[in-house]
Amino acid sequence: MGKLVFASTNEGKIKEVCNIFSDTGISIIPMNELGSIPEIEEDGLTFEDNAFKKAKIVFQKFGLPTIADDSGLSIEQLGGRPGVLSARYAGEGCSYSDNNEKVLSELDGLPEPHRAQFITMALFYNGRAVQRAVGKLPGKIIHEYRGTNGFGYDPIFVPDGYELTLAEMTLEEKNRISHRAKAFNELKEILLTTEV
Ligand code: ITT
Repeated sequence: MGKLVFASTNEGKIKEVCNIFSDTGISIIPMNELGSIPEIEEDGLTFEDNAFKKAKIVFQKFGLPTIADDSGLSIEQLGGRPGVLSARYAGEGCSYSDNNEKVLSELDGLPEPHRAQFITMALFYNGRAVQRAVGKLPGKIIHEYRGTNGFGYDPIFVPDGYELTLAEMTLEEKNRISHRAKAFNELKEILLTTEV
């Protein structure tokens, strides 16, 4: 398997996943480098539904083995929200900072710590086989923006056992512990050791 198409347009994810596969002979091709795909509506009820939908549409378009990532933040005191709605929590076309503001305003007045976890479903599809792996990163949400690395909710998320937010870590540090790294490292092992 020389190359995998990555069914994502999220620059933050693309950097992280390219770095995770950089120690293999597999090159990761972001889907936008191959052609344009109309926006994929992520209307599934689960991370797995959405990851499969992205991988299938992109596989059907380019006919190449494809990986996808569906991920999000689940906050205990918000009943698991934003969850599968993480990308557009503050509404269609919202920015990362709109989402962070919405989360922080919903947590306002609730007792700390605000327990939360990031979840990633990493999925592979090649028209015949599906392979999946899940990664989780537990931590807490803080009422302060710290750091400029990463993306999304990284500036307000402190992983368990750390003082830094994910946005204060380098890409390599985040990739040593993150939900996405756990999921894609497991998927990578499956792909390197299984006939798919
Ligand atoms: P693609 O579908 O094109 O991959 P997306 O950003 O729409 O990009 P998702 O539907 O999986 O991806 O939504 C994930 C959202 O969850 C993402 O936009 C962030 O807001 C948040 N998120 C996921 N992983 C994160 C991480 O490692 N750090 C911070 N926020 C993250």
